[in-house]
Amino acid sequence: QEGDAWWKSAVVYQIYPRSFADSDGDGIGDLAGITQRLDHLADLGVDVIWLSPVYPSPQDDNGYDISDYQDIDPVFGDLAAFDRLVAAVHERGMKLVMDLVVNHTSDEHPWFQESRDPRSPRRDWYWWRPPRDGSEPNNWGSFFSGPAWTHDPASDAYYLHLFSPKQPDLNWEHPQLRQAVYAMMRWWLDRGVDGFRMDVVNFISKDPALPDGAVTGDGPLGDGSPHFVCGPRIHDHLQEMHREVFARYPGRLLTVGEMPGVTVEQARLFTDPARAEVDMVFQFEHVGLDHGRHKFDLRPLRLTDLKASLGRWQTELADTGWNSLYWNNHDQPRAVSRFGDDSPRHRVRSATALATVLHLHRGTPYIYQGEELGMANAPFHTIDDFRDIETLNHYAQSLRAGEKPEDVLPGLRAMGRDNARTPMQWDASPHGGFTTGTPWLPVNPDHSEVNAAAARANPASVYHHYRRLIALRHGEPAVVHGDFTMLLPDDERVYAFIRRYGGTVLLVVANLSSERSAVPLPDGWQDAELVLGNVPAGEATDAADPAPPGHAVLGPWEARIHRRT
Ligand code: TEU
Repeated sequence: QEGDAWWKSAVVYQIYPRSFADSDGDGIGDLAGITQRLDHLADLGVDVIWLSPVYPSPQDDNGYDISDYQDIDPVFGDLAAFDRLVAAVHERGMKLVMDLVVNHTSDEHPWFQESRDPRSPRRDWYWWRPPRDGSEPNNWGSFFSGPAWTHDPASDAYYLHLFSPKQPDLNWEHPQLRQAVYAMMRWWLDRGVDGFRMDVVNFISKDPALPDGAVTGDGPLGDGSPHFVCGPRIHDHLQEMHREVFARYPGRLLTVGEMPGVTVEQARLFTDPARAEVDMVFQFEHVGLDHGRHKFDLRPLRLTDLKASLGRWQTELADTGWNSLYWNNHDQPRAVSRFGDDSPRHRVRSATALATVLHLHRGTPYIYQGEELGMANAPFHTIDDFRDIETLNHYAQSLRAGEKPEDVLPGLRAMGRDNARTPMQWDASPHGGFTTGTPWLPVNPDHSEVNAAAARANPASVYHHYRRLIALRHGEPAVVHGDFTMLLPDDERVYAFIRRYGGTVLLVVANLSSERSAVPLPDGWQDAELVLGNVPAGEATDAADPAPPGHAVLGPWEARIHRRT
């Protein structure tokens, strides 16, 4: 529809700067490295780059612990390098969105250091509470293991941190704090930034009483999430942020709120344009289906559950609001390993099948660096191979609770965030062309085959399939504006759905299994136009078995997009 927001037809590419491209040989990616590699993204056809944090940080949580909101960490470069990157992105007709982390700062941020003095006007910019019976003020656990409180002897008080002790939570009840955040946001937008991805932004409003949560597992820690996930004033804060910041840059920005635990009912409120809050949210239902007691407790994923979840989000946000679409990011394992089959035989085919399914949904797709190459989880042998605080803390806590390393490591290998953080694989040279030095985290040994140079040279590569999907989104209005109807909800192998817009109907069928599957086709689709498939011509897979009447036989991980007008 005319006048529809520009980001409805956009594709976003997430860069994790630490692991994207290192220009100065220190083994850590940097801004200049990104600038040198922009043509990889422009050729892919992406519209927006989301940059994970590059602000000054002690790097306790790889930059999601910020000690200065208005500068660049020297390991990544400086503000001049940042301005050069923004200019180069804009020259190519792309936009740049920054990662906004304002649920918490680093404990090394001057605001927090001042706040440690009870007499400081900034004391209440954070959540300080006196001891309760000589220990933590409530029973909340942290996402990174252990209590969500740390005692500060300087004032004999505890401060709240939903994540690491080096990530104290900001108190959004405080109006001056909120205004300081808005001023900082405008400062970046005035510098040419085109929007924000907002880190755990649905956690910023807490129940000020900070009540205990239900005790989980074998205690004593409790689940505080009912008291901070989509808390009591979250809509007030986001509507105020919209008035004070976003509304001043009309028609230009993309805003996406990362919202662990958000329900689709709440997402309708957050993304309803009439409510002027955010454009879209990252929800976590589909990336929680294979979690048991916790994310490292593996549970088999059923395709019917995945279809039910993604289908519900399509249905519930059909008339109001908007979906973001993602398989992975810097917190999730690699999509082809988790949802596909990263064996040499099926890696490319399953990666392109997953891409086809996701990119033909209604919403804005997000590509995580390396996903367009079909990069897979990396081999992690012992705990010493991991770097991520979430993983290391979980391992230590598990061993303290009496679990054996060999029982804990499989979950870390499958779900650890370091899987997504191994360096981008540019070519088959040592360290994958990521650095001339020693990478901060080893490059996946499969970079000899899995790399951008090989992908760009191979028309049948994952890279070129993503490029074709993006071109289809930019050229076929039904992809952006079409409605969505899930088919075969009970089929454990095939993901199929219909998109309709005006006189155009698209049918997507994908065999998300490693076995040949017969797919019942709706009437009249037998000889429909094949718009895009992931099986190169000449490799037709159903020639061997004539398909039963009214069916198509799809090979392992075969995906097709048909069109009728
Ligand atoms: O992640 C928020 C979050 O919910 C993560 O704890 C995520 O659920 C988990 O890693 C996956 O199981 C954001 C950032 O994306 C993450 O990198 C940060 O560590 C976290 O917030 C704190 O800033």
